[in-house]
Amino acid sequence: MKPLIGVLPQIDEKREFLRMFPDYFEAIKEAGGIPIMLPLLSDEETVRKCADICEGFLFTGGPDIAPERYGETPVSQSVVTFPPRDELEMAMLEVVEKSGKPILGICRGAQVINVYHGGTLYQDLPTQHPSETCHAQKPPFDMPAHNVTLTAGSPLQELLRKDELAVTSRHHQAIRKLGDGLKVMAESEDGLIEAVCLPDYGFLWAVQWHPESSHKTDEASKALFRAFINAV
Ligand SMILES: [Mn+2]
Repeated sequence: MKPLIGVLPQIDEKREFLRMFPDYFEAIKEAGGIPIMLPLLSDEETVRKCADICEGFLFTGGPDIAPERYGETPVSQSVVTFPPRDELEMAMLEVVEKSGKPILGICRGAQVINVYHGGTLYQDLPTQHPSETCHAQKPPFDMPAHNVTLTAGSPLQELLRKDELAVTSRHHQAIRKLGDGLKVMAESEDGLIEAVCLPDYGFLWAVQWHPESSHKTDEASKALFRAFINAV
């Protein structure tokens, strides 16, 4: 039986419509799972029921996490938040992590997992971590934007059996202080943490890049989704 994967909901820029980039659903389907978008409701009963029904969870990309969640205030107008997603995702992580069910975080998903574990973020890379490396690529979004070095012995390095990986990159924030218990699986050329895992957990992986954008053409992106669904 194909596993049911709960996908955390996205919302449009005007905050009027829930939405989902089809790439997330297609990548899950291709890897052997059935994706379902969860409601943007964070009351305890709803979160528990959703956590109960689904067998794996994908934390998607989206707006910035409110800096107050990691003890800061916004550094500039470049920080655009949507607190109802923070509320839902923190509540969902708390319930799901107790269940031990597999979790994959992508982009914002990686950031929210880091903040949930007590880490902090660069709020605005161009001003707080200026570099020559392109983290805000222009279309086409399925093409690599920069390289990452995979940490020797990390589950991601063991999966892909290579030391360097060319990845997509569409983020203006990134992990700054690593959350408690998380381990680095990949770092960009300019020293940003681009992938993490929680070693004392069955499968909790998170990447800063967008494997869903390149899953049709890139073997490493396919392998990442397959590893997630296989863990489920
Ligand atoms: Mn990047």
